[in-house]
Amino acid sequence: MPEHCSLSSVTNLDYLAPSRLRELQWGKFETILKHAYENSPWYHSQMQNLHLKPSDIKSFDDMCKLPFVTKQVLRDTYPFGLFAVPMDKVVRMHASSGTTGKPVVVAHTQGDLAVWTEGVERALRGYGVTVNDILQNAYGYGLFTGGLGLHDGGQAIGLTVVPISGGNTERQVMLMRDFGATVISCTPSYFLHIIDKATEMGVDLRDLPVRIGVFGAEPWSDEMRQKIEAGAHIKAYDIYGLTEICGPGVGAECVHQNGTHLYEDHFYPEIIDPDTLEPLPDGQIGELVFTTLDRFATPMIRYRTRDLTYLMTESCPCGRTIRRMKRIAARSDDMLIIRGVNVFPSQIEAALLQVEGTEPHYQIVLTREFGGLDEIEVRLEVRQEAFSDKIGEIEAFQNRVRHVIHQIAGVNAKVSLVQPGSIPRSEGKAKRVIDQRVI
Ligand code: DLL
Repeated sequence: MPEHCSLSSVTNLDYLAPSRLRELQWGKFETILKHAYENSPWYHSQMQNLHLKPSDIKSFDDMCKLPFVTKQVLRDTYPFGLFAVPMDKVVRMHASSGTTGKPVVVAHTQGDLAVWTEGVERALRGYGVTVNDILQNAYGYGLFTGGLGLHDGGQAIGLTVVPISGGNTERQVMLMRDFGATVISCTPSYFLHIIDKATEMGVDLRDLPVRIGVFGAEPWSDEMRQKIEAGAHIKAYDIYGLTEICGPGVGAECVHQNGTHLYEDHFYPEIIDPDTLEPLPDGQIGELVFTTLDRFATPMIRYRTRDLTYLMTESCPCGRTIRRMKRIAARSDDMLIIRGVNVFPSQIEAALLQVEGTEPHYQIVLTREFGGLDEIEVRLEVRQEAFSDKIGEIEAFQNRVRHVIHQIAGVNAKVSLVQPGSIPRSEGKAKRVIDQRVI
């Protein structure tokens, strides 16, 4: 075990013998499956329909008999239909984008929060973060799990958290300099923006004490990593997670920066073929599916993440026995991540159709210059009669559309009105999204 990890008992879990890990996972799984069956009407009815009882699942090989949970299930059971504990046991709720207007809701008991916090703590300790660090946490606080997730994990170590949240980039640079932050957490694209802003302000991040970056919530490439590491003289590490499973801290890179270790003792991973839904062996690319082994408020049994990756077969030089996945680069659905916000094209469509005068012909154009922030433009056809030649009216209409998009999808879009018939019609699937981002 590396020297910097010997400080904490939680990191010991990273080094369990594989047979011990299996035993631990199975014991937890039996408990959580029974809990979900007995306390969540959704799981109960699904299993009943398949004539399954928890005792019919005798090993992890039998898991494929169990149905999958999808975002659609969370949507259909909105808001609390998947809860498996009474509300007086729920101490916090988080939410993320659903496929249209309604978010998906995930609940946490006190114990669930402890599991989540432990994941973030393990991630941070794995990067070499200690009690002596100052963490500037620029993930958004609120229903998004980034802010509070990193906050709690940092506090569990006992370091100093600066809960600045996202945005106000000049202030980010000023406080990073004035408080001497040694660790920064935010989306990788936002950190590139912070580097640019600092340069504009005459601050060279390479001269500051910041030494570690905790980056996730969106795909990022090794080229981005190199640019970040060179631009701020830090080590840039991946942290992975999703709201449905808890938030950040489902897995994280170690100092070798080659694959994201998954905290398998809490989150049991499977890779499936997204078309046939059959399990795939380690080493083959498919969709990542998780079962939460010890989360009780909203247990997820076989949750389809839609993230595409593979489980790496070789062991890691760090000595951790928990497996690594290749960093996530793509999804098997059409969810877009725009400045860290998850957006489904169907949300934009739902928004557009709420505004009088719009046509269902639109295109979403995404751009990001290398190192810049994502920009989203919605090009929209409007009815001939709605096409006013008064600039004030056009602007008011654009503002209305922008407002509804923000309300439903949570992003600030540029809205461009185009002449009826000018968006190319398709004979098959309409091409709604033009993603020109350089990642
Ligand atoms: O993004 C949780 C998080 C916060 C992770 C802060 C890391 C840091 P959601 O908003 O529910 O939760 O989005 C989850 O984001 O299914 C992936 O598609 C993507 N994602 C998250 N982390 C990474 C990563 C948070 N490290 C969705 N690399 C996931 C690539 C990521 N994609």
